[in-house]
Amino acid sequence: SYKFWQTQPVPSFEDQASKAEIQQGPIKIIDQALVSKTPGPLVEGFEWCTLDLTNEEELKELYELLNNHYVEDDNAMFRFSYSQSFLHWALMSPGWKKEWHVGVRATKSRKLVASICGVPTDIRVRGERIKVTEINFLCIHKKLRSKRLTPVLIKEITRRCYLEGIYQAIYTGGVVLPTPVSSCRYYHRPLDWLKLYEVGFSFLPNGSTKARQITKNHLPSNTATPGLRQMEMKDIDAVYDLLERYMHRFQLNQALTREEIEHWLVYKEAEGKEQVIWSYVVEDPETHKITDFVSFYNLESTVIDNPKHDKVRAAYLYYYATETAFADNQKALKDRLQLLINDALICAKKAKFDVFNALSLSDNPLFLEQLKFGPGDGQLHFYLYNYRAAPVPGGVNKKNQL
Ligand code: YNC
Ligand code: MG
Repeated sequence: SYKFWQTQPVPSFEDQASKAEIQQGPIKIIDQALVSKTPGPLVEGFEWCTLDLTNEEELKELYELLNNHYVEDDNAMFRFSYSQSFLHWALMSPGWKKEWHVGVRATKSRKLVASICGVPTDIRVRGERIKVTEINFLCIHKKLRSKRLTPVLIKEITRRCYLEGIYQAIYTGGVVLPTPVSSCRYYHRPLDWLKLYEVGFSFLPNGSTKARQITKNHLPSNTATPGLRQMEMKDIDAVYDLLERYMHRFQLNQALTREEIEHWLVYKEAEGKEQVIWSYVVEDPETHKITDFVSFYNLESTVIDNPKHDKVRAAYLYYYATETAFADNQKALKDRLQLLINDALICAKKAKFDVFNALSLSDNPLFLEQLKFGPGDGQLHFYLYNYRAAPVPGGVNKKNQL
């Protein structure tokens, strides 16, 4: 019955489903002068904290909370295992604010027991550019579940966003809440089929054999696109220009700055830290123009109870773009994307990933089946806070870290 969510500035299911034309824009106008300068009360024994993620110790505390208590699949077989370098990358992007790294500690033990985080960015919804906080890493210790702490966390980060003059937010989740602006599905492309089978992620289809599944998922050892190479700093302007044009083809997209491109695509981890992002460009061998690019990030999952394996290494398809998209030739676009994304699979395989994940949004339906991605269970829903917009059917080009 959504006791909390029905009090929030989000569209109701009825609104969003109605045939009437939806007036796009903010739901509630916020008077900043009326925003409380102090956090709301927390249950006895707990207190608010602001995490300082530039401090290794505090980054590690968040890492440990998430590694033990964050998102699991429905059968509790796998749990996301974000690395410390991933959290550094995801939460200290251009314009990040310490105040939006919210934690709850047990007063006595000082233990971190809950989190909710945000970073600022701009999105475009059908041409309308809005400043938003991207909310992520809402997590509550397993022992504190079902105590209505979530609404308290959401209200606190909302207050902190309002205080900074940001009145809208974007977030994704596997659960259905009022009301998704868009929904899609995860697809998985096995890179190490046998390992995925051994951890219980992949199944043996009726009438098939292990050997046949391994052969089916085999990839060539070398990439096929002429001019494909690792993206470097010198490519940022070209990638920015290409991605900006490419993104405009989608109804809901992220309006990245040049600085954000640098951060999200050519991020350098601290010495000795795990690599987060892999980015490649295609440089035309003759004109030396950047004609395409593709990227994926590294997000492991813990295998919860398996004698042989404790992690699955997953690569997640991230931003990509191709000049072919502007030629108004669907067949050419499809062929190009199949080539480009297959090369990304090959690169991911070389980097020892076990599986390559992608969502059923943007141009992805043009290559998912062809490249042997299979549908996962469960959906991913996109939400806007305090902003009304007509549903966006599959036309999203928006990163997400789930
Ligand atoms: C969820 N994922 O419906 P109602 S995604 C939002 N996002 O409220 P309690 C959620 N709301 O129905 P529990 C939610 N999951 O009464 C549940 N809710 O209106 C709602 N899991 O609260 C739920 N991380 O504290 C209900 O529930 C109310 O103890 C119940 O805790 C939930 O990061 C949770 O999946 C998810 O740690 C914290 O199960 C806990 O069950 C947990 O009694 C594992 O809560 C980790 C997990 C969620 C990942 C994510 C995006 C979060 C977006 C939050 C919304 C942001 C709004 C914008 C704010 C900024 C505004 C500006 C400007
Ligand atoms: Mg709770």
